[in-house]
Amino acid sequence: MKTIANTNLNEQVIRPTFARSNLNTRIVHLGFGAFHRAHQALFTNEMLEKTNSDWGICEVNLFGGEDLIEQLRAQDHLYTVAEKGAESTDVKLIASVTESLHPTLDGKAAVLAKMTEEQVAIVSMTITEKGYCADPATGRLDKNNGLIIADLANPQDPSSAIGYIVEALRQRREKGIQPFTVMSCDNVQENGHVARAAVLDFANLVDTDLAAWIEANVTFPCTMVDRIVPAATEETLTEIATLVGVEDLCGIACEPFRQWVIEDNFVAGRPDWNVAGAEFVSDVVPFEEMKLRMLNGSHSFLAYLGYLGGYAHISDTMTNDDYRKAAFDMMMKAQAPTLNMPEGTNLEAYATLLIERFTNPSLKHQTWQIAMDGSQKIPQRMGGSLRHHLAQGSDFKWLALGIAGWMRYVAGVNESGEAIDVRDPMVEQFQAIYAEHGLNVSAVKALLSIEAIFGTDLIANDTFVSAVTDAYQLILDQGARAAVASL
Ligand code: NAI
Ligand code: CS2
Repeated sequence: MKTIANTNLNEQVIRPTFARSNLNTRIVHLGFGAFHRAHQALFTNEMLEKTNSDWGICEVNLFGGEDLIEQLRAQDHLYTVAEKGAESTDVKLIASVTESLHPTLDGKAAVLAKMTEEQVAIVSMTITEKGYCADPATGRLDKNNGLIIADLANPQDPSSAIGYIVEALRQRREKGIQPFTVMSCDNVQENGHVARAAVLDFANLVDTDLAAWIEANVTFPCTMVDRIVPAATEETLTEIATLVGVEDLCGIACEPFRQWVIEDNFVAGRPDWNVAGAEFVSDVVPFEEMKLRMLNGSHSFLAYLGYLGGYAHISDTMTNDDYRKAAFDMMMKAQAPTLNMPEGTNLEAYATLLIERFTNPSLKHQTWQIAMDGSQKIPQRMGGSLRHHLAQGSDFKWLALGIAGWMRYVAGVNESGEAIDVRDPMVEQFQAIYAEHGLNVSAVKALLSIEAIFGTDLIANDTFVSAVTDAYQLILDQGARAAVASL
């Protein structure tokens, strides 16, 4: 059978020339999803091309994605990334992956054994916001999370990413092996701090000496990661097969833009990802905040109000001038004023570039995909800015409409009365609220009472409650498109 590993690929595929046989698995990555393939694995590939170093990656999926891991093995851990600009596409062969594991295919012990190998220096993660099992409002470990309850009852047989990390560190400590760095690459505000808090909270419940050892010896650098990488579709896979010259079921399409800002705080060495365009800095938090509020905040706004307005993709929303202007204003009027950036940062240029990226017609980024897991996303994308405006007495109407859009979306029925497939770890709570209130403005207060999302302060703030209530009523009365136009 022709595969990417044994075929002469089309001329246009950009191939690395470094010797794969020199690579060693020094990074274990949890979360072989769409994003990692087009971001950290690609940065690593380009770093290897320039440095002749040996940093190879072992890919692990802890939840789902068995088929992808099997497929990756079938193609000798090689795959391609198609960087799709508005006018042209670059296709790159990625060769930085050395091996792969899945607990369902290989057993949990095999994953833990890999994480415990002496040369493994970094465990990185793209496990989605919910993978941290943290309370979205506090950023601390959620002890009521089902996975955490099970892992705490049986810590040597973990299921959650946090459980795996703590158990692997326990085994390393017991064997006298130096620890690894834990590097989150998820869209989580202060992702390294959240990972650290979850790991330490968990370890403290298992063994306080182990927790103290982790606290003293393990680092959790924060990172700001950016590249729009929609989930693969039949269409993108067909396009990639044509561009590459052979089927590549691990292939992924994304935008040309990419950014990676990393806190330079590693306990066992790190690759020189800077030679591939990453930036190492001492404090990532302002960059993370900028990206989460300006890019992701407006993405979520467009996802909820776009989906309700009948737009399937982000680029479709950008064809409507009201949405385009609302997204830009959301960035510049609702989010930018809340940021505290290093001197010289040009937020207007950043917002202009974001609108251009959202407009890229070659990317089919579904509003439904971005709308997923809103309970985990809303607090960090909109919560901080809201509190800023409420304290300052400044205008936050874009944020109020964004939250009202999310509330209307989780009702689970669109503006034509058709069902919406709402995916969220808290979906049952939303269903219970709507079962009681129906599509009625009284649902607003019930949703605002969910402490894990809104804390306890927002529901007590009359200015905020009435702004969201009015925005919700407007969506009910006139629909999402008119509500966006009203801004
Ligand atoms: P995906 O759906 O392709 O992959 C999700 C990955 O998370 C899978 O590998 C899955 O095994 C893992 N996962 C899911 N639930 C988990 C859990 N409870 N514990 C451990 N692992 C779990 O999604 P994609 O696009 O790879 O995005 C993943 C994350 O990467 C996002 O949630 C976001 O935080 C971050 N990201 C994504 C970007 C994108 O444009 N796709 C860009 C920037 C960041
Ligand atoms: C999106 C992000 O799915 C989402 O919630 O907002 O994945 C977004 O595409 C990336 O953060 C871009 O870097």
